[in-house]
Amino acid sequence: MTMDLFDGASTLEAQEQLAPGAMLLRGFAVTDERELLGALAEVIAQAPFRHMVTPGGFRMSVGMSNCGALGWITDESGYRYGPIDPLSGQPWPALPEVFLRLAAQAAERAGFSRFVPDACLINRYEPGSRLSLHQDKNERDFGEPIVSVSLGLPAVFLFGGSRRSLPPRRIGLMHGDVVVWGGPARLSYHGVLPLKEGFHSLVGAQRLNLTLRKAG
Ligand code: MD6
Ligand code: FE
Repeated sequence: MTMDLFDGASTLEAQEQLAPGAMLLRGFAVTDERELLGALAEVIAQAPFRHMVTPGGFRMSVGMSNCGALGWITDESGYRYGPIDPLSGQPWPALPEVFLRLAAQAAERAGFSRFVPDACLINRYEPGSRLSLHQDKNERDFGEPIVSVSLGLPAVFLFGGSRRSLPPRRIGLMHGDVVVWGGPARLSYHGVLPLKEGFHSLVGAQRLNLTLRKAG
């Protein structure tokens, strides 16, 4: 009984609107954590993490991979989505059912119905890894949201405005937190501060982030 009351209260408190169109769902992915991590391990066995290079020639500190019909890549010639993993020459691994289900449920909760992603960028942060302020703008349709799932070590997420010059908010993202991001927030600048050392009992000394998108 007590647990039911507690769960109800924590669910109410667990949703926070970061900005119009951007919703933080605290702990939304926790009940799926093992299924998510199992599916993720299978994806990474086929398409390992790699450090991509920016068009400016910098090696990214975040290790990246993808699953889904399209994957996000960066190299000397630019940022884009493509169907083939350049490392293997094969299509990216399929989007696991649990990713699709979680993405649709989280999007629905945030007010975006029938979200069907075709791309999932997988980011691996090790201590010191960071992601500088950027906009996600390589997708075809900015009417579709992005669903971002955090697993493992906590990180400080920077959430800014529609121009780089606006000072960003700092938001602590923890294991199981989901951010849904669309509508008027879709082109907000955002980034991740350097990851601190630590150890997570299921994920180890790293943070994994899934961003599910409708890219094509
Ligand atoms: C990360 N996330 O949290 C990086 N992009 O590791 C992103 O770059 C991101 O969380 C678009 C929408 C949500 C995100
Ligand atoms: Fe992003």
